[in-house]
Amino acid sequence: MPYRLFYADGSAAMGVRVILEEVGETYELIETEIGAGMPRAPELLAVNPNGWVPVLLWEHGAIYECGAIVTFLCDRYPEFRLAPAANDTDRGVFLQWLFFFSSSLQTAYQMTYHTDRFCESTADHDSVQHRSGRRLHELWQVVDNAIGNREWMLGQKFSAADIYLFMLTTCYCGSTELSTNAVPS
Ligand SMILES: N[C@@H](CCC(=O)N[C@@H](CS)C(=O)NCC(=O)O)C(=O)O
Repeated sequence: MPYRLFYADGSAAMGVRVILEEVGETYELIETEIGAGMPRAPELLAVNPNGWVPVLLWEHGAIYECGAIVTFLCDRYPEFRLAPAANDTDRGVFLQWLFFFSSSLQTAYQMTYHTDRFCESTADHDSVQHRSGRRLHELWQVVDNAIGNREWMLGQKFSAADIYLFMLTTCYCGSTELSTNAVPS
């Protein structure tokens, strides 16, 4: 059975799509709506109660969370060397970036694009949104400092962490504005 991917243009699902392309697997995109305030498709909610993309369907069920899907695919196709193997000295740092991207940066993007979710009342909205912009700036600075003069996140070695980073720097999570616009200079 080919993979099926819950997908929205400009979303985090693009990173998973790139990996499916890299490993040359056939897949079907299930285009879905993720805009703020828009209802989520029941088919999406059935496999991810959070209503987020990506969700990857494969012959044994559904997987959500970018970091999990990326690790799953890299480990499933080790011949493409998209991730350090479990006993490789770079494995820990590879996982560190995936978890950091997912838990810190993507959460800050959700605060920016789905601000209401983080507010008790509408009076909090502007304050939370402003703080999320500054938070993005702080978090991107951490990534920027870590990269320094390196070519890739792991130094000389290209990996799926770079694909994930490419996705994060270009996705806009269903908003009509590019994500870079959310980061104050
Ligand atoms: N932690 C999740 C975050 C995924 C996420 O934020 N996806 C965005 C698209 S870039 C989304 O579906 N947003 C819709 C929403 O938050 O309701 C992951 O790593 O998969």
